[in-house]
Amino acid sequence: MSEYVNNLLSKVKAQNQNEPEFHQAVQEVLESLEGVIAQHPEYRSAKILERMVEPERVIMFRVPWMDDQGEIHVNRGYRIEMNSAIGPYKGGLRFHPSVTLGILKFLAFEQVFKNSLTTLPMGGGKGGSDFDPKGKSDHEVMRFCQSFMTELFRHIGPNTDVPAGDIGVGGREIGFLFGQYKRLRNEFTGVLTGKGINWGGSLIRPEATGYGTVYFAQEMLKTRGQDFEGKVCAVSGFGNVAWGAVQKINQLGGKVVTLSGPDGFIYDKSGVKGEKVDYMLKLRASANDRVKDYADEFKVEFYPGKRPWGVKVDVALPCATQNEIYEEDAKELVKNGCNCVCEGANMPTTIEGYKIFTDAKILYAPGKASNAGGVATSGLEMSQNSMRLPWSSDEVDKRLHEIMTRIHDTCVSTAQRYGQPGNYVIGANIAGFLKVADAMLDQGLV
Ligand code: NDP
Ligand code: 2IT
Repeated sequence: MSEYVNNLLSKVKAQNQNEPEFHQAVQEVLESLEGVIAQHPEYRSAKILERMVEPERVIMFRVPWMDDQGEIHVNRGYRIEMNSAIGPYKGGLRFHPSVTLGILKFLAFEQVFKNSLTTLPMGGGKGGSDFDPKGKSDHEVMRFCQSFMTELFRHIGPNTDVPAGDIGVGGREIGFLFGQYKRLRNEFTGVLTGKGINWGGSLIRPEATGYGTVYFAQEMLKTRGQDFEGKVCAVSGFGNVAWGAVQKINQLGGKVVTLSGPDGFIYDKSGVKGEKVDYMLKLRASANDRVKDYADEFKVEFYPGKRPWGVKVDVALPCATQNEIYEEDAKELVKNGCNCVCEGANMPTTIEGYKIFTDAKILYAPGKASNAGGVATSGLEMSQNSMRLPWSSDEVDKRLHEIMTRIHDTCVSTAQRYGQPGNYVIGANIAGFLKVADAMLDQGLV
């Protein structure tokens, strides 16, 4: 690591204490930008990196709400407006008890590069709350969402900041949030994405992140003359992203043998397909936090407290959450012959883990490239809202597919140009960075 990058990283750590995930995301990006910074002194003298690691704005607020028994609860709400150089802030909202400022800052930071890669005009942001949707009634979720939006509405807008879903925020929550925004502003606009189909949503948005991840993996496999036909795949998580990925893998002739949750993983030798894919939606909607129910329902093996990376597979798609593939998991995957790891989740692999993959020269894609299909389709939803014209699912899927192929090719050509052929981390970080950095130079000191 150069002295410049090392000093900057130390400063980020000192100024953002107790935010390990943010440090991790920044370290991964800074390390991979060394080559560009050396070649372009203008970025260094304009302090582009120093500006990029500092959010443009951080909003933190109290979210009081009442449960069905009349008891009052107080949660914390956040919106990180990270970078608006290439478009309005754009990124999801996460409702999960593990949410902290540092986790949302890491996600907002990643989002800046991801959104740049989509080629659509979107800046980066992220938000959420430590609210735990588990075990809450629909009415409780509604009251929470209404209270959350009662503060957030003054900071967002279709040309300012456009939130969407993430862990714990799906169609139901977006509906409650949108309703409250509309009521407070008296405006029907595309201020959120992931909306219902009858009120401004885009077809394919629910499937988009998972589909996009598989399209990306398909392109990676192609570079080695392979495809999904007959490939055995490990998927983690059982939520929105995992669900879309499983469907697309099945369509392409692959077989998914694992799903996971906070309680452990299931091993389904015959493949997660047909009614079992629909059952994933039930699991997600139950908010029980358990994947064991799948094993009970379909009489397959369940491994409590374990992650699925010890299973012998050809392709691994981590789709649950950050830091779920550690160094030892990465070694296990490589040892068992897995030759493609494509991230559906954000930063599911630790830095030590991804170095195992790159050293072993297997295909490895970082989430900011491979899971960009979700936000890209959010961008397409924004376009449809602006035109006031919806597209067919074939039209959206075709555009999604093209965008994912283009991101893939950009990663490959950028990695090649910077002397690291086949390194998707280098390709994604540099390509995502250049567009934002140049826009920041153009716009002066802001
Ligand atoms: P969902 O809420 O639909 O599902 C999340 C899944 O991950 C659930 O199975 C969830 O179980 C599980 N999970 C959450 N925390 C943990 C944990 N600590 N250990 C193990 N499993 C856990 O979220 P999404 O599918 O939308 O999001 C999954 C990942 O994909 C996240 O990293 C998200 O940032 C990323 N992503 C999402 C996009 C989107 O459009 N939705 C776009 C791009 C990336 P439970 O909730 O029961 O704990
Ligand atoms: O991490 C992500 O890219 C998302 N959760 C989707 C964000 C969006 O604005 O659609």
